[in-house]
Amino acid sequence: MKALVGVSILFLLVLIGGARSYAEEMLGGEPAEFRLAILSEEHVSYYVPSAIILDEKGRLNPLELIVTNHTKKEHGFAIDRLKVREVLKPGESKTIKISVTDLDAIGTDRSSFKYYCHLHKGHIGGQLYIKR
Ligand SMILES: [Cu+2]
Repeated sequence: MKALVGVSILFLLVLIGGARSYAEEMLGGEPAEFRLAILSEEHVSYYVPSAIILDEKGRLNPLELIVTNHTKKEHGFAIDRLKVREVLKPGESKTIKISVTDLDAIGTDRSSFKYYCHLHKGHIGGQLYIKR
């Protein structure tokens, strides 16, 4: 009986794995994943990279921004037009998922999105460009 349960679980895992990769293939590949770091030197804080270009053509999967605060101070990460507003503690990482539906809702005529720290005016921001 135990062996049967084990084999069934294994079969189920293979099935789930297969379905997932099939879905990924049908929906335009894996999620677009970008890592961003918040860094600081002396009195200036900034994001690396300062520009992200996403080719959105034919893509149906969400955009994922993984933001990590590498500084010793709390910092923000905001994209107003996508209603993103996060606060990151020192050493903290946050994954921000933005669906294609959300990007499309904004319209195809405007394709650049400013990201900035809403906690500090002097914090140097960046731009996310969506190529459609
Ligand atoms: Cu900041």
